[in-house]
Amino acid sequence: MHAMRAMPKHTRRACLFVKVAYLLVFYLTQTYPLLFLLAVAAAPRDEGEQRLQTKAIICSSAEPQPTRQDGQVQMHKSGEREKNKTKQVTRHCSHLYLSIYKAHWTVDERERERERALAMAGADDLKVLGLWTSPFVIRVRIVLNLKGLAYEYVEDDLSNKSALLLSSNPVHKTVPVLLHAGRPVNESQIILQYIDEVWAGTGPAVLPRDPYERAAARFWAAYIDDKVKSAWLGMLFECRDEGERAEAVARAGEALGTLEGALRGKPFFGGDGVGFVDAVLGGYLGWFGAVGRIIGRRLIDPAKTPLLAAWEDRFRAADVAKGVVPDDVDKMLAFLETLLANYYSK
Ligand SMILES: N[C@@H](CCC(=O)N[C@@H](CS)C(=O)NCC(=O)O)C(=O)O
Repeated sequence: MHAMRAMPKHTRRACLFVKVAYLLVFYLTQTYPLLFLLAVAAAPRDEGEQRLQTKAIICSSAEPQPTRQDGQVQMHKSGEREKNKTKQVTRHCSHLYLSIYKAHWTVDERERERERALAMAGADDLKVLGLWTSPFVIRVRIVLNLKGLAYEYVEDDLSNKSALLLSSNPVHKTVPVLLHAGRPVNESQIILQYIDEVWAGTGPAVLPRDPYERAAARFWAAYIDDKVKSAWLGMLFECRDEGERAEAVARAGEALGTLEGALRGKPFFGGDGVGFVDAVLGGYLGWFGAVGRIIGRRLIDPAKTPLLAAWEDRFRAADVAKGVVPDDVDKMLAFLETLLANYYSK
């Protein structure tokens, strides 16, 4: 202390500078080679490890990093071969050790999750208890199709409900029921969300990822099962004469007019593809066809709701809807007749 204080000011500054420079040189010579060697040791050598390299590249930066194969292709001139190779490995390794941590905990984790979901999708047995005309069953089948999940479909007879239906949904005794590895999930909108959560890494997302967008999708789905459902019941099952039917058709038109606003600017409610709200509304389209035949015009009127009418055409043509959304109007009307005959005979 005493000796330091005795030194002139500029000598003390010089000492400090030397110390800092020494520490800097020590750090660069000791730490960088160590990290470099670790990275070389971790560099991919076989096909399995190659995946890690790809993941590291995906994670790290916008600039694409050359792969080993790229490097080999570029090494034409024999004199530059070794130089290029060293440069290549150096760039690769320094890039690799910086991104190795991220790669393990982001892409790798997501991929593991996806692999788990795929394994489950193959291994689990999925069964839907349903009724072919039910809007609630149809939406579940649409979402299973969307996710690309295989399932067994079991048509239930609602005039003589199966023991499996009664024991799987003892509260409401309604279809759909989704049985996932034997465990029942009830209520169609809950089933859709369950599928989206369990198979989050499989196929497209059913609900939007953004919480605000997700809340909006749930809002519209609830709106549909409030306003559209009550109009659907009114148009087909609860009306006692054509006057009451017309009143229910008008209510449906009002609700559809409101939905036209929610669709503005996108081909589907879910954006570029079918999503939660599309599946919820799309489940009713079979019955809308039947109503159309009864009232002599399309229920989703292209003159009043052109966006929704175009959506209907797009939705019916989508692969996920094929074979699930009924398009045989005669068959729907025959089903309606039997249902009403049974209903009124009780
Ligand atoms: N809120 C239920 C409605 C289900 C529903 O009403 N299903 C009808 C078929 S369209 C049913 O099972 N009805 C039998 C009954 O009510 O006894 C859902 O979304 O799953």
